[in-house]
Amino acid sequence: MTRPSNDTFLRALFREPAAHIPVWLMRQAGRYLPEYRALRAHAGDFMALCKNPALASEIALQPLARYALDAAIVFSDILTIPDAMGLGLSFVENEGPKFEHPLRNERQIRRLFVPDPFDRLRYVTDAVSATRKALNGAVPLIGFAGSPYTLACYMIEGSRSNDFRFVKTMMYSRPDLMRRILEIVTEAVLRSLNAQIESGAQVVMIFDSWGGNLATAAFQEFSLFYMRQIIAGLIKKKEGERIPSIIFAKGGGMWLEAIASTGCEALGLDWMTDIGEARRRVGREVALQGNLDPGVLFAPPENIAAETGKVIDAYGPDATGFIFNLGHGISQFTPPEHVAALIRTVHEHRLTKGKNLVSGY
Ligand code: 1CP
Repeated sequence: MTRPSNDTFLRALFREPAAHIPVWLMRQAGRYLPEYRALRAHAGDFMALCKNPALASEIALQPLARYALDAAIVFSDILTIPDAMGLGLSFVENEGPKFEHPLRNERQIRRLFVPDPFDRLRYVTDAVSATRKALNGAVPLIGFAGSPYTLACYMIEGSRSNDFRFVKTMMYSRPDLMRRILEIVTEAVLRSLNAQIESGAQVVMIFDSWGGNLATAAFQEFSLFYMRQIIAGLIKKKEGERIPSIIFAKGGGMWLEAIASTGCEALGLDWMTDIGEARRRVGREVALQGNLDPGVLFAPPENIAAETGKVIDAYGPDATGFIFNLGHGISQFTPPEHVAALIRTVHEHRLTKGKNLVSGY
């Protein structure tokens, strides 16, 4: 298999020089786009979209029709895995995800099983292959999953949480049960990511959205330990092309060295982390993806251009190993025309043909 015609994203992930700085946005397909809202209204709800591979692939391509994005991401959700484990997922309008059977007792935990990604999660692998086909080699396709810890947070709390009371109660009073959940979810995530690679994903990303709520030692023990196992178990090459992996740990700015040591190709950075400093710390080991505050997109286009320029400048004059993104998902209240200003600024940025990062930044 040859590389996509626009391979700037893959080049940046491998820290090879690229023609321009690649850019894509977390949640680039979604509620801020009127064409997404129209399809969702037609399908009924969000999960109906995820479960229909033709619609999922159409939605994944919607932002690419509007903007010159350098990557596509599969349209799905991290919570499909716990749903396939029997927790009963639903999305309540304006309230977010809810599980009918959150994990609250030992009996439920003992009964947990690893779902077969080609059976109970067939709609995900079908969405991957349909999207890859629809892309027709234009840009690389990203497959993804939540980190075991982040999935466990939703599985134990049953919805989003401000204090993670149930998670922390279990972690500090019955760490054996917490570890049991994490082991099973780790296997489920690994199998799902490998199934997505088998189905056509060219890059995989792990979202550790809630690892940042842990103390440093607990992050190592309850989040990083499991992400390390996943990175080690991923399919590394498919049809002659290497499959890079990205870890995004929101609130993980203190732990960049530890996260880079998992062997992933890139780290996603939230907007609280200074990207220049991150590069000095781990730029010899990994590529960096990030990290504009998504709130910048509420400002007028000139201000967006200025703030975007600041992130690029902070990374440094030689942009090797840099993928522009937001520091977290795009807000549903973002005016779509503001995104165009961001993409234009990134692509028009003049690259200094400097030293290759690998040979001695
Ligand atoms: O139409 C709707 O109301 C659904 C909104 C929506 C969308 C568009 C949800 C519900 N999920 C998604 C898609 C999604 N989620 C994608 C693919 C689309 C793309 O990126 O273009 C991805 C990669 C995710 C990942 C995801 N889901 C994360 C990790 C990233 C992050 O934001 O931290 C998390 C935590 C979720 C859970 C989830 N699913 C949906 C919502 C609103 C949430 C967040 C719940 C919360 O705030 O705790």
